[in-house]
Amino acid sequence: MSKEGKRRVALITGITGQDGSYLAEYLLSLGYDVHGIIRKSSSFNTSRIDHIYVDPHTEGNTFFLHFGDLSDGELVSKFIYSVKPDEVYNLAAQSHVRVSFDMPEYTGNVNALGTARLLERIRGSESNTRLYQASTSEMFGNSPPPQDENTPFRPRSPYAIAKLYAHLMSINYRESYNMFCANGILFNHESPRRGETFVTRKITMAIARIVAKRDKTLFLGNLDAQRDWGFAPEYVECMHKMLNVDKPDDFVIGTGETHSVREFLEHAFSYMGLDYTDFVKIDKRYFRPSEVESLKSNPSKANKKLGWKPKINFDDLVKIMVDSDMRKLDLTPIGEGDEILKRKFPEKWWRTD
Ligand code: NAP
Ligand code: F7E
Repeated sequence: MSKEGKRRVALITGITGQDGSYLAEYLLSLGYDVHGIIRKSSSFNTSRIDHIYVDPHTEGNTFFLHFGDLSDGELVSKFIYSVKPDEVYNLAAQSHVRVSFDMPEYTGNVNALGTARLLERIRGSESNTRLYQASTSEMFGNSPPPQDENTPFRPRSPYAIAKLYAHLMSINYRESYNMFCANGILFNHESPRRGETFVTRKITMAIARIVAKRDKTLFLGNLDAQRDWGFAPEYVECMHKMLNVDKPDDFVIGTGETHSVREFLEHAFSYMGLDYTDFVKIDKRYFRPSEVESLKSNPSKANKKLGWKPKINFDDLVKIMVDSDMRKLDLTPIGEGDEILKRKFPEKWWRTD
């Protein structure tokens, strides 16, 4: 509720994605009216939000979906003017780094210009709408770890370059027009809802398929890359925190730990009593033309100013994701991941899968 006793209204772009779905659940649990933009697709693309969908005819419904696309400025205007959001969370993106090398122009149109379209429409609406921009650790590129808010940006992909444009535009609108624009520089965050072509999920799904005897081999690219992997539900809480402080700012969000893809493999396969070297083969097609070798956050500013500290560490995350993918194939999970969730989040606001 606002100070005037009105329900707060949020607009989420990218609501069908991993983060969008968790954020929608979180904001609904806080009593927001939540509006989400979804893309027209010839097949269903709402599986992550089906469990919170409510028939629009239902009295008291607080969850609304609208067809749209960040490449369409007219539609972006329509949403800003008709929904009149208090908070906009800009999560929509072509979010796959490897794919951005194949689709650089499209990636720029959505990730960079899509943000410019939103910023410009919010400015035009002369409202007090606050904007969260989904920035990324990929913008640090080959700046050596640990990375914090003062680390120079040296992006290494069309994805990261487009995101850096959006990040700087958000700062520019904050400085030029006094708009409330906050950038969350989030390091990798994963979950049972992670897209199936990102490396963690690709690994945990492959393990379940191997256990089910549906697959024998997992093809991967660079196993030496290091990432700071956290748990997505904890990260979306930060997005909300960033829009609910007195002053807009930029924050690095991560665990402060780093691990290689190889370590993820070792932990995930050994959790199921398997040796990854029996199943993994290297396929050059999964290497990137230029790689980000090592990411490790220094989240001190978020710890201090947002009071944020992650509860889920690398080992927990691996177990949560493997358990979930086992269940998705109707296999019996080891269950340590489920126990971790119960212990660390006795009152969690999201559905587990
Ligand atoms: P995701 O699962 O790939 O979701 C991306 C969302 O954007 C989906 O809802 C997708 O719709 C939508 N989208 C794509 N192109 C669009 C367009 N042209 N117009 C409107 N919507 C479009 O990504 P995520 O992991 O949730 O990440 C959320 C945001 O945070 C992204 O901007 C990502 O770049 C950024 N980020 C992610 C991480 C991470 O580790 N997850 C870290 C830092 C930053 P469909 O479902 O129809 O494809
Ligand atoms: O790759 C290596 C790959 O695609 C992680 C996005 O959410 O996080 C994500 O980007 C690492 C890379 O994530 C495979 O080369 C090896 O070094 O899971 P990923 P990402 O590129 O770090 C950032 C923060 C974002 O903002 C992005 O939106 O794993 N790797 N073999 C592989 N990666 C993939 N995808 N597939 C492989 O077979």
